[in-house]
Amino acid sequence: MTSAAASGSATAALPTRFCGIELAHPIVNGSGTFDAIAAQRAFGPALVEQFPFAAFVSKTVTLAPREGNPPPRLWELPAGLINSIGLPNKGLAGYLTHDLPELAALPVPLIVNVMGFTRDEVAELVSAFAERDEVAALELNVSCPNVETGLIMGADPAETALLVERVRPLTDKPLIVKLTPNATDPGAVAVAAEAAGADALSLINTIRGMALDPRTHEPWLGGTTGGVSGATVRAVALAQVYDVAGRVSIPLVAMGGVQRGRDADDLLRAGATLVAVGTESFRDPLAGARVADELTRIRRPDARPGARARG
Ligand code: RRO
Repeated sequence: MTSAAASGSATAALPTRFCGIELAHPIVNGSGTFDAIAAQRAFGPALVEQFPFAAFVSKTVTLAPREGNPPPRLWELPAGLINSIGLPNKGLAGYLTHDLPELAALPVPLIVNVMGFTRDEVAELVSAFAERDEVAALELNVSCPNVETGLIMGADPAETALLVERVRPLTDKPLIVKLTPNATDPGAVAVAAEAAGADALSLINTIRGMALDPRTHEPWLGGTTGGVSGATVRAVALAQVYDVAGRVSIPLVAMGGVQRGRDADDLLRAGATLVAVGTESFRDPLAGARVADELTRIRRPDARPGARARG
């Protein structure tokens, strides 16, 4: 079992079981919000010894390498961020060669987030990772347009069901479907994903937004629109998690504006099993460990600093 010490938190002692994976506490990172490889270079071995999350979710991997969107890619909001990163990544082959060995050395289970532009692409990604013992679970990012139908896969319950049915037989690993909030009824997509064989759901991804350049009044972001995250979306996330939790029986990874232990506690009370810290990690790379410690104090006020949980 992953120990509380290995998960980087001095006091977090909230053992959590998620899809058969034992975790030291329920706090993970949101995909794409914490670059563990860069952080290791910046912080050295201390980061591995004090890893802020109970499991690590990697940035989205696509089949082919991608440059990502032209800059600017970020716009700061009064209480959040708009990003238009556009999926830069080394592609499947580059990830397997360069990133996987480094990420597999982290002291916590690895969850790989994948996205494809067709169902066949997603199937190829899932099949490739199904064979890798280093990978504990897969997260399907369905926030992407299907190039064959033009539909955002995760905005439509039927498209989501077809995708999950296609990839479900390809792996025994837990399949987490990451829902987009940019759907008419995310709860209906959640129900369809569960019926098609998803083991868990994660939500929310970012909410579509936009900013204008204050001088030119043209769109600021190189990608024109982007995804809103941070404290600004916290109430939306809580409402969607509460709704989805009432409609499915598989576990949820909840995220959206988590900055403090009490934000994580709210999402757990709304029905989540795990909580992800995202935008807050840009301000404080150790935010995950702080949130886990604060949550432990809320949930186990008797826990002594440094004490191991008995379960
Ligand atoms: O790379 C991105 O721009 C991005 C992705 Br894949 C995502 O799932 N959510 C987001 O806010 N940005």
